[in-house]
Amino acid sequence: MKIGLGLYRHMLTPDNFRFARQAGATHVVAHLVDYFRGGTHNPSDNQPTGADQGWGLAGDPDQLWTAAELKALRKSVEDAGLTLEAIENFDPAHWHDILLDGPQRSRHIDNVKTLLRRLGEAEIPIMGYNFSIAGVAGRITGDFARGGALSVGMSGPYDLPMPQGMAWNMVYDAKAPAGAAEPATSEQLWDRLERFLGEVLPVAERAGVKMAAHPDDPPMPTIRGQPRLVYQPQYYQRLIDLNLSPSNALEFCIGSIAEMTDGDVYKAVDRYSSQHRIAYIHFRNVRGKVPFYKESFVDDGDIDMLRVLKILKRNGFDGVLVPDHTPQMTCSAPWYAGMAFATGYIAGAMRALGIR
Ligand SMILES: [Mn+2]
Repeated sequence: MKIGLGLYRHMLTPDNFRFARQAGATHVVAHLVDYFRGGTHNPSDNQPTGADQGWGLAGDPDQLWTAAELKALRKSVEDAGLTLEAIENFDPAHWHDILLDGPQRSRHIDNVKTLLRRLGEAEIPIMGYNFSIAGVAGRITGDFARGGALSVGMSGPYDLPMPQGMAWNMVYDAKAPAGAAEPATSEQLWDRLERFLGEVLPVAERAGVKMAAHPDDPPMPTIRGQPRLVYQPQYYQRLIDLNLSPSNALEFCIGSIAEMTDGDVYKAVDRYSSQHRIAYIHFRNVRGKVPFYKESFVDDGDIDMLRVLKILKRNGFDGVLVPDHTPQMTCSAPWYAGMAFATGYIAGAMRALGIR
């Protein structure tokens, strides 16, 4: 197993790659979507939470990430002595009508195919995605973590209707008419995912890229009145069984799985790691379950993280773990301190278990 660090778009700099290396990471997971674009309600020095209006504005619908841009990113990561393991998340501007089954769907399928080919060309082996209409919405920020550290959580269901022109908690059409987007049904959403996977996975396979699905964050049956897919651990099996392509893989978020009301996080780790479907892992801890959970420091939540590592080791998981999110530590660099604490913990835990 390997330690990675996830970096948001505005953090993809040589200094931050050096920070990752110094914190014990050997791999980087890069976010290319600028979640914070045009959003003043969303401080960019922490994970995005946004408010009722979402994280920020989606990107340029006509500007896909280029192969040259992806290759330059890989080189810059490698120049710092690291490996670029994955790109995390599509831009809603490039694929919203796949999620919404809208009029631009076929163009958006072509966008995803093009992006997968370009990842292959740049030799980036994993594309993380989150097949979600409402996205990561409905969370609140507060001094929930140890010592009053600023953290993120949920304080009840969030079903304020999603406005038109919004998908995946970002605004892709600021001029959309007022009013709520029509809610999909759960079966429609599963059908959209199945058709999507059927169309793009053959391209992913040929490009040598794994498509890695994140579960719902937060894992509620609905958010903003829109259905969710993987909001209980067993629904990951349904996703895997939809398509037998070896490129049909998981971005396994241990925190989100522990927030789910059904099942047991250790059984879920065992079940999916023993099927060798996990592309990479979001290794974070949490207290409580939806709709009242709070994200915690990695050593301070409900999950016995060493037990998780032991299961992963036993099942031969050899991929990358990234801290995903951490509470903000009170100092002049709250995000960095939180991440360095998490990577240090993971490194120590791995050493104790003879993982590296
Ligand atoms: Mn996650």
